[in-house]
Amino acid sequence: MTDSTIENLLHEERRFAPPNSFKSQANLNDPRIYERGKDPEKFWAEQAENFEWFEKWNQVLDWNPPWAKWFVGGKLNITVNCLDRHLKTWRRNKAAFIWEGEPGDQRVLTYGDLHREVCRLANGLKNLGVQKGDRVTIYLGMIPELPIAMLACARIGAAHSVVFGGFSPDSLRERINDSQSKVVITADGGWRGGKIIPLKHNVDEALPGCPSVKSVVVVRRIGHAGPGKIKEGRDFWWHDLIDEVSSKCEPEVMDSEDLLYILYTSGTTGKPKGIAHTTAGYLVGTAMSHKWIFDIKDEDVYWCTADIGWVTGHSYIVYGPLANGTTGVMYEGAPAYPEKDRFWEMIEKYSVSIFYTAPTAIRTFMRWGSEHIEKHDLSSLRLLGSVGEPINPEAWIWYHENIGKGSCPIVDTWWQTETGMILISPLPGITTTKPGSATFPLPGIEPDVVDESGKSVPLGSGGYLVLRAPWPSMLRTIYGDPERYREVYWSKFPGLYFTGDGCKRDEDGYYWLLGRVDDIMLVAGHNISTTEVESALVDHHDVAEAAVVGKTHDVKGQAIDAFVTLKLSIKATEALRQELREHVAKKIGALARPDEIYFTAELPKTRSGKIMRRLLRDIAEGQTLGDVSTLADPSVIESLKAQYEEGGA
Ligand code: 7RM
Repeated sequence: MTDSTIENLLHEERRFAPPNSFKSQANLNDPRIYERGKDPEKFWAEQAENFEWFEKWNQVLDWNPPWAKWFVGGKLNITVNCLDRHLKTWRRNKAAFIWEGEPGDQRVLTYGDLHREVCRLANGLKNLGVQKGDRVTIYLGMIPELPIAMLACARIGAAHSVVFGGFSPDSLRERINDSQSKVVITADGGWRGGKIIPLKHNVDEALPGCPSVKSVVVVRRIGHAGPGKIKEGRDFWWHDLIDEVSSKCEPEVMDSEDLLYILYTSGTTGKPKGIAHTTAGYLVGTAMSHKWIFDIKDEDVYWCTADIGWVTGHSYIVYGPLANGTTGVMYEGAPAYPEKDRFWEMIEKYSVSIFYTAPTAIRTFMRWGSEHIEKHDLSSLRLLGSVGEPINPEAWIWYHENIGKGSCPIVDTWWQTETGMILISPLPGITTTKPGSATFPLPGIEPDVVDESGKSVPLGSGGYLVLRAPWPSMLRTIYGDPERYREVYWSKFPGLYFTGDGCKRDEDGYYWLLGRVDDIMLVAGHNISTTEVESALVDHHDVAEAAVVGKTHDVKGQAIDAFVTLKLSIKATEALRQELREHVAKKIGALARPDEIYFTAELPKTRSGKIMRRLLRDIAEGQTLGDVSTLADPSVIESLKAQYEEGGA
């Protein structure tokens, strides 16, 4: 699908083998693990043995495409595996979460504490009439009550639907109604960038259109400035609800395939999709991948900076880490608050050893400059991770040198809300990494790169990334819409799961993710990936971040427009614009030279930090803008549009 040669991305020729000091200590350092993955059912059944079951499964996989059941007949409760199991060991008094609020307040919850708080809320929810099979919407900021609420639901067999705290009342209402939630759990507010997010106020706005909701549980987070408007009979303070309940709550016996949670993803078209994850396969997949990819040891202090409102937080702040008895850092607020060194200050303060963040954050740190980093001792770090978008080779090297000080392996982890777990990633004690490549599928996972007809393409070429076989933590359906599940994921290539991403495999079999296939451009008959052109731009020393789109062109079919954010100290000039066009031409070829370059202080991003090229395309085509409701900051697109209409910066 992409014709530009793979070498383009590989301008960074350095390879990074695991340092011997890392390899010798690693949880996994024998490549034969990949052989074991070649019999997936046997492999996954072996993994499943590591957990506590009320009753074992009697069939590993029931695959009736596109319907999968894993560990059929098994009975378990995920909270027993995340909590009770650890209480029988010294981990009872080990920190599960070290939490820091944005204003600087702190809480440490041990596994014992977490178990107690989960049981208390579980009993509180039961008193509100929540039963096995019900749904509960959770609309909270990054405070300990968020994982507690999720686990309390799982304890009693209710499915949670976490809605990111940055969503509007309208988006919240749509998600509550789709899931038919009985209860909403929220807070009087949350802190972000020194400001209060009016969570309870938003719930009050949303709820008049939500007949399924019987009660609202409100955490007191802000206190003095909160709305305090408790609606008699409907609203309950969290602390009142759990005041007199028992701190013991028997775990509900759940079937392997019982619904654990729904998490909504907003695609570019249509209403949000309620991605449905079930219990056993999700536990096995997230726990195993977390332990292997992040090389988790009992001594580690692990920090995933995602918000729990996204799947990364579900799988790699809550379920995977807790199943492994990990100590995790959790932070409520913005990375620039009160100063741009907040993350580095926290890494130093808590001796964080494993740090997992997103390319959008890495590029922001690059733009801010290294003085914020140099103020702090980051020597506790031993492993770094990236997730959410392709990481440009330039950003990879920057991360490696400035945060990892040249000695931490980097795991570039590819996955989706739908996949539940990481599917393509280095294993840090085994894999030699290439900056910009997510490297190889995990053992037991069978992706492929195929052409339009679904045929596997040879090494060295690009195509559509698909999965040939089911995996334990895959989505089971779109909640309430099984037909849409089949249509979106399983109809483009019958029998194959379609990821929607473009991908190349190089001659060594390394996977290079190329962005969403909808974004791929067709210039003079050649497919060019946005990721490649963006990486060429970010490769220039003055560029912090770039987004490129194709726009209709009489002769070439499509021409490339680039939107570029410069490093803070750099001035936008006509000369620089020409230099950047030539830089791309030199790196990739004349074909990829952008027709136009627009300088902008910000790029439009989704609330989870992914660049939204669709809106830039609308601007480049001079069209009216499509749906902007998923934008994190709508003013960004307004100013870009104004700039475009004036004929460039
Ligand atoms: C975990 C998450 C999924 C989409 C996916 C890709 C992109 C995520 C990477 C990546 C290249 C990566 N879930 N994506 N990780 N692209 N390299 N390491 O982000 O559902 O919100 O998004 O994100 O396009 O399809 S998600």
